[in-house]
This record gives sequence, C-alpha cells and structure tokens, in this order.
Amino acid sequence: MSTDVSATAPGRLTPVLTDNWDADRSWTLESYRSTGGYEGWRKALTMDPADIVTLVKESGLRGRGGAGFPTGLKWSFLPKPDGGPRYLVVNADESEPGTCKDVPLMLANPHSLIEGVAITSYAIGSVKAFIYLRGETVHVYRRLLAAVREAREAGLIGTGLGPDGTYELDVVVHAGAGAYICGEETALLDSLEGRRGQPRLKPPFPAVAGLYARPTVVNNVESIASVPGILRHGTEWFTAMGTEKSTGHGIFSVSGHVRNPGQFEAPFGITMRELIELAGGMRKGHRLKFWTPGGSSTPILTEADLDVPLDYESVGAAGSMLATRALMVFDETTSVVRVIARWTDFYQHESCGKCTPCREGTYWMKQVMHRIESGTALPSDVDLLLDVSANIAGRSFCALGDASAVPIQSGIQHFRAEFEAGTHTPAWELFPYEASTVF
Ligand code: L3W
Ligand code: SF4
Repeated sequence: MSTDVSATAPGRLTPVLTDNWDADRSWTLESYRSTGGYEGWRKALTMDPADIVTLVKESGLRGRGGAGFPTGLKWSFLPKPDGGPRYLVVNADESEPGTCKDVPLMLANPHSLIEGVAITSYAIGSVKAFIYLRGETVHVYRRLLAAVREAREAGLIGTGLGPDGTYELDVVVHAGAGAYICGEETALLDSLEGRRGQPRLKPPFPAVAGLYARPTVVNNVESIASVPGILRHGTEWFTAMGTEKSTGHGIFSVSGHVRNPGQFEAPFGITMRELIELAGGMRKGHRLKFWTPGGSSTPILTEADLDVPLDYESVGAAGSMLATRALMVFDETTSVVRVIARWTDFYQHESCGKCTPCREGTYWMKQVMHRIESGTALPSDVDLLLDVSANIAGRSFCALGDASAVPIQSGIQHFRAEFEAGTHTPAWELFPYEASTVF
C-alpha cells in the first residue's frame, strides 16, 4: 500500500484501495500482507473500541454507497450494549447502472474488505458480520469465500482474538438473488432474513433496529475497505486527501465514450475534466454531450460542469449528486431519449411494487418513453412525462422511486428538443373533423 499519497494534489491519482490490483495473485493473503495488509487490524486490537470509532469520525470518512453519510457517526448511533447481539452488514449489492467499483475491489483485493470488516466489527462490538453480495456475481462470491477461509486459517478472524484472546468474529458471505432494491439497506436486511426484499419504514434506522431487529451497522464495501488505511496511517494522512467536507480517496468509475474506461482512485475534489484526461480523452473525433456523476440516479451534467470538483457539496451545488461516482460519459452520437428510455426500463423492472407512485408511475413513464423513442408520441407527452415524474419524486416510499424520476426530469431540462422530436401532431388535430364538410 502506498504511504506517500498524502502528498498527492487533487487531480492526480491516489492509489490506496487500488494500489495492488495489478499485482500477481493480488487477491491472496500473501500478496495483501506483503504490502502491509492487516497491520491496521493488528493496531486496532491494541486500541479501545471507542477510540476506533472516534478515529474514523475524525477522519471524516463518508459512506461510499451513495448517500455520503458520515461513517463514524453512523457507528456511534448504536445504542449502549445490552448483552444481546449487534451486527455489521456490508452492502455489496452493487447495482446502480454505471457503478463498477465494489465488484472489482472485492475481486482484486478481498482482504482489504475483510480487514475493514474485522476492524469495524471490533469497534462496534459485533461478533458476527455479513457481506451481502449480488447473486449474479458468482465469481466474486467464490473469491470472498476463499478469502474469508484464508483469513480464518491464518487466525486473523475466528476465535481467540484481541489483547486477552476473548474476542471472536464470524464472517458470513451471503449471495442475494439479484435485485436492485436489495441495495436499499432495509430491503437488504429483509432479504438477509429470508424474506422478499422490500424497504422498511425508517425510523427506526438499522443502527437501532436492523438485522433481526437488533442494532446493525450497514456500510458499503468501499467505506469498510477504507477503514484499514485510516487505522494504519492516521486521520491526518486521510484528511490531507480530498476536500474539507469530502475527505480522502475514492474510486471513480469512468465508463462510456472515453478511450480507456476504468476505475480511477483519486482524491475527492478531482474534476470530470481531469478524469476524462486520465481515461485517455474522448473517443477520437468525438466530443462530450453529457455525463452522470453517480449513475442513472443522479441528474445529468454537461460540458459546462466539467470543472466542478467531484465532492458531495460542489456536485450538489451544480444541481446533481455525487452518489456512487459512476461517471458515465456520452458523446454527440448518443440519443438522450434512447439512453433515458433504457434507464426507465430498468427502474420499472426493478421497482419492488410496494408503493403506488413508483409501481404505477415507472410503468407509465416507460410507456411514454417508448412512444417518444419510436416517434409516435403526442406533443403533450413531454409535459405528461414531467407530470408523472413529479408525482413519483418525493411521494415514493424509498429512493428508487425518486431516482426513476431524475433522468427524465434532467433529460428534458437539458435536451427538451430531442424529446419533442419524438412527437408529432396527430392527424385529427391537423385536419379537425367538421361535420359540415362531410354532410
Ligand atoms: C441513524 C439517523 N442512522 C441516516 C443512516 C441510514 C443510512 C445512511 C444514509 O441511500 C443513496 C440514495 C440512492 N440515525 C440516520 C441514520 N442514517 N439518518 O445513514 O441514509 P440515506 O437515507 O440518506 O441514504 P440511503 O438510503 O443509504 C443511498 C443513492 O444513494 N444512490 C445509490 C445507488 C446504488 C448503489 C449501489 O449500486 N451500490 O449505492 C444513487 O444515487 O439513490 O439516495 O445507512 O440508515 N438519524
Ligand atoms: Fe418499492 Fe419503488 Fe416504492 Fe421503493 S419507491 S418501495 S422500490 S415501489
């Protein structure tokens, strides 16, 4: 693991989580340990668990799953121990269109996650941790199982841990059945309990009543994998990267019409212009049309936003959300309508059906988007889309409903003419029926 990244200025890469991805058999314990792996865990075991929570709070680490909620603060929401179980659940159900950071991380360096799981579990007083994974990623499932077994055989997790040998930790890898909604933390918990994955009413938040109604911390893969570095190098090292309120390093997934798409680990605050340069620039002979900061669930941005620092505050001020840093890049050959029709298909398919605005609204938005895409829509359909999406956003039970409205609303805001081009005035309006002309 690099130790000199604190000197790295915004705009340059800060390989911490991605540092060993190109190493030979990078996923093995031997490889991870050769670069200092599990030193953070060794240090954590010499500390008071409460001090670990304080350290992570001071680092400013924010949840890497989309919401950016302060990680240490979330841990501190757990009620005082009452003798009953408490759990850590890692949200590894990466599914946001364009998001591609947790899967490669778990494939290339599963031990960074397991080390983070060990430190976090110890800090919050949990002896059982779950990693909830997307069921389709069978290759990741196998790799995680092998890594957990390796860690157990090496005595890094299991029994007899801690200064007095009384701490124990069991790590369970659970494969879901492949539903976007199970990335919503409470739907995930229902699924993990063996029920159909649908969101629960919040509050109570999982920190108070989560898995089996017990206090539970749910964190994203990248959040947990970032913890060992903080333990090892300290908060000053971490806060030297990023911006004041969005500290540290993060994996930015750049996909689409760039020459070399991929994962770029950089300080928060890097700009899209810099990331496109790092990705080799736009496809030869083409220019940027629009891009997303956090997959299909965040308002689209354009060339005018290329120099916005990619931190939570600045992207919010630009009218979008940083979310999962799924940066999808589209050039001038792209039909905005076609892209948004595909995203709308996705939300309609993934809607869990629990609440009416999202269940019915995504269905209707899909119908209208298909009419526009095929050029058979009415001129009034563009405003109809805005009306339906406005009745989903803010009126749905969970963020999936809100997210389904986002691409349509921001697409029409930036490219209304393309939507209108898919409409035509019907013949009965061009040639209105007049009884006198017939009789
Ligand atoms: C205790 C309180 N805990 C908040 C916890 C809460 C959760 C975290 C953030 O959605 C976003 C969403 C997607 N006491 C608390 C509390 N918490 N107040 O803090 O909560 P919240 O509700 O702001 O967000 P969320 O439900 O976790 C995540 C967006 O991310 N997103 C992501 C999509 C997909 C992926 C993926 O594929 N991996 O993440 C994209 O935009 O729309 O806005 O833990 O319990 N008072
Ligand atoms: Fe289910 Fe959609 Fe309602 Fe969320 S908003 S609970 S996904 S129907």
